[in-house]
Amino acid sequence: MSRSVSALAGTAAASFLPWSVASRTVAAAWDEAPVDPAKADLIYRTRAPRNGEPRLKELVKDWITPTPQFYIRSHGANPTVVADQFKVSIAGMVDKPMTFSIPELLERFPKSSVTCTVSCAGIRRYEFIKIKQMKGVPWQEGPIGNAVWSGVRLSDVLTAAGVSSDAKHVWFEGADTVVDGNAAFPFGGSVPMSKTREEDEKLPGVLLATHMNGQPLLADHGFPLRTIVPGYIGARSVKWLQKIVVSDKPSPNHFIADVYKMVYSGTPVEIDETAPIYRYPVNAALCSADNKDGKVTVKGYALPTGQKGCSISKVEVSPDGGKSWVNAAMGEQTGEFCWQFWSATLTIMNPETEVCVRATDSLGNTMPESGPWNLKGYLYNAWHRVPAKQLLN
Ligand SMILES: Nc1nc2c(c(=O)[nH]1)N[C@H]1C(S)=C(S)[C@@H](COP(=O)(O)O)O[C@H]1N2
Ligand SMILES: [Mo]
Repeated sequence: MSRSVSALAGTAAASFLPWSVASRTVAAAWDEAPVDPAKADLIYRTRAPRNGEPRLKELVKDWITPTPQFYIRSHGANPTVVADQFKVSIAGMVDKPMTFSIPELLERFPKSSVTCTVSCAGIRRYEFIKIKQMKGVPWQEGPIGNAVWSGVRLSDVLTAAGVSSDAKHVWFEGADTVVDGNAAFPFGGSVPMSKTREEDEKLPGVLLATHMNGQPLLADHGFPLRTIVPGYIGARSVKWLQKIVVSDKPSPNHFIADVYKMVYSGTPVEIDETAPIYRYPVNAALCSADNKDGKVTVKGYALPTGQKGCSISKVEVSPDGGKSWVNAAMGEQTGEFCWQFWSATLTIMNPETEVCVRATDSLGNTMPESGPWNLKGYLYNAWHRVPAKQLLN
């Protein structure tokens, strides 16, 4: 499989605009806050907080997702951010606790970019909901996107602060407040220290991103600073990042200690004993169809397991509900921790059938025929099924 870095990614990385404090100052007025006009094309599953996903046929038009088509998943209101007062701190098991403004961060550390896919752990939850009702945003196949993220490497900031040899995790905390019943807490999480070191010249382990697709982050995507953790579920890419803490344990934040775990009964013991979800699993979806005299060309994305070096090895499409399969053609653009586009032309004999899609990655992981149910509805990755009728229109 070719691993060429896309020409498009190169262009976007080269046009890394200077960060300017005037670029975006965000107010928190929230229920009434109108949707950002730049994000008007999304289908909003909830508006307070803002949770929107793109139309699937738009999603597979560009391998680098244009910012207006990139999903938004927020648990609370966008925080009030006064750009020229915003600071991010690093503390905990470090020699020198430090605080940086965004211009200081960008002046002090080498700039770094990564093109990678971010995907929500709740992707395709509506398919779980069809099996059994559950709480949570009823996402379809859209909370996923591939963007060029630019900023500085977390590893450089950790080196500057001097990390203790006993440190094992890095905690992140956003400036937003999430309200749950009577409780209110910031959104946060953590990554193992080893992930921050899983890097090479081209690829940061964890990026502290100020820019998305060459522009300062939009408010909805975490302006002025967020983490980007290639290969990990979106929840680990903390928006409005204001606190970094180095520790010997994972963060106690609700979003890593209690939720974003694969649990089945949800008892306190089960929750405590279950490890947090970090990497996303192999997945795929059929996103668009073009019917020419009964020959239907379908197109979609496939995402390899978020493991370094892993890529999509095949995508199969079935025109008859899983009885027979054809291999899809692969799109040309590929990249580490990136999705892969595919297409196939099918002759559908029976309009009452379902067209199915399954992807297999280079580690041999493949999508199961039906989704293993879990209490919170995370990581649905069973064969994607679309009624043939819908494709024949
Ligand atoms: N501070 C903060 N960071 C956050 C969240 C949030 O609610 N607050 N949501 C997380 C989740 S669950 C996902 S999937 C991604 C979504 O990023 P996006 O809205 O830029 O697409 O952000 C993550 N980072
Ligand atoms: Mo998410």
